[in-house]
Amino acid sequence: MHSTLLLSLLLVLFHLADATKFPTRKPTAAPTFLPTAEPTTREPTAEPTTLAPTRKPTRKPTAKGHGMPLNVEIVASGLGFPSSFAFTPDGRMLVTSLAGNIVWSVKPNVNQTLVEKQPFYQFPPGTFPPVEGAGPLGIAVDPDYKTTKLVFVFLAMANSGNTTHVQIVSLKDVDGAGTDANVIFTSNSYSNFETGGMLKFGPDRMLWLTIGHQLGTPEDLANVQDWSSHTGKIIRLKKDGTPAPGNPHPLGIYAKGVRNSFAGAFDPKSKPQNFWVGEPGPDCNDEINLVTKGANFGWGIHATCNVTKAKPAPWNTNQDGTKISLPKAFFTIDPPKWGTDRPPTPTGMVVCNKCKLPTYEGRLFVGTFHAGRILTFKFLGKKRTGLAAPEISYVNYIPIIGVDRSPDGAIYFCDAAGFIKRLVIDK
Ligand SMILES: [Ca+2]
Repeated sequence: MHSTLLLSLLLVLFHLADATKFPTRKPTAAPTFLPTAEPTTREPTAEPTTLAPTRKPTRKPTAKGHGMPLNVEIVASGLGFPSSFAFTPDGRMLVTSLAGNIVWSVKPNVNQTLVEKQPFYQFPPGTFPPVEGAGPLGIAVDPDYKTTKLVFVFLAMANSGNTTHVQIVSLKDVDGAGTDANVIFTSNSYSNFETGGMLKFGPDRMLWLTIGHQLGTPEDLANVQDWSSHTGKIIRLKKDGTPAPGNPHPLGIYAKGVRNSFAGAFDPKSKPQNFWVGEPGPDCNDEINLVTKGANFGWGIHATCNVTKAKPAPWNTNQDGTKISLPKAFFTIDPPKWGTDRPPTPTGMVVCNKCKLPTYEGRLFVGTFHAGRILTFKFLGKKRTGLAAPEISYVNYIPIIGVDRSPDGAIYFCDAAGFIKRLVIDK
């Protein structure tokens, strides 16, 4: 009996020790996530889940709001730690989750009591390193999905030691399951973590992604300003992973000086469509940036949270390189306002375009990680290139991660408690 117990303990300790070890493989030029990864063979098993309360109490907006009070309907639960989601044209949601490194397929409930949830794709064990921020972080559905059935996933990957790089993998949807995993892009830089993770198709039908500063050594940080490195960049690719035509720089690079961005939104009410990204700062400035071709968003080795007369916020975190594009909005620490002693940290964003929230039509919705706020901004100017001060339009308390709209315009978000919620007018 004792020897069995001892053996069990030893096994547990062995596994614990093993789990904390980083892979020791040497760096290789070849991606470590190969298309040979076995596609999931699990049969789709529609697993209806009964949801308890369909509405959660909300606090009325605390800022001087001009929008009607918002509430939520819970449309899915039990998704672990969802990092992003995207809709297929048939109304399913594909949700990446860091808990288990899985992509879920979810059919949002229609009667508020039932939701269908099944695995879409399970990344094989060992695909990702045991480091913070590694895993599937973003997902985008091909605008030609009806014919191609392709979806694309942003992966913060293992390379070797405690380093990560970024890969984009395509998956083919066959009868509700992801198959034919195919790596279409591998970043040329490696580092530690904070790899970003935004992945969207633009109105130009190109794949847009953000790769963060991959915080590691000073050399990694210096790469953020280097046009030949994928670190700290906004990248624009064709669906086959090669650089999109019309980029200002090689290697798919569209803009530089990005810190660690998860949030991105095209504005369908502007022509041509403006592209906005949210950028969590260090322990000071968060940013909302308007993306322009070849822009430098100013992040780099000189960034500091110290404020001086010469370098007030947001200049203190925007002082690398030349021709710096300053944020259109930024947030410093303001505990009474944000309900946290950290900046709010934008993690998801979308523009309300027929989102069924009448007084919010045309506004930018931003979800925040800390204190879980939905902030809404009115755009300023004919070209909608400016932002008014935000209103706190909904308080979720739980950190919000992804925000997006369904094909019918409704706005959804996912949170760190594994829920997906739809925003509605509070009645
Ligand atoms: Ca910046």
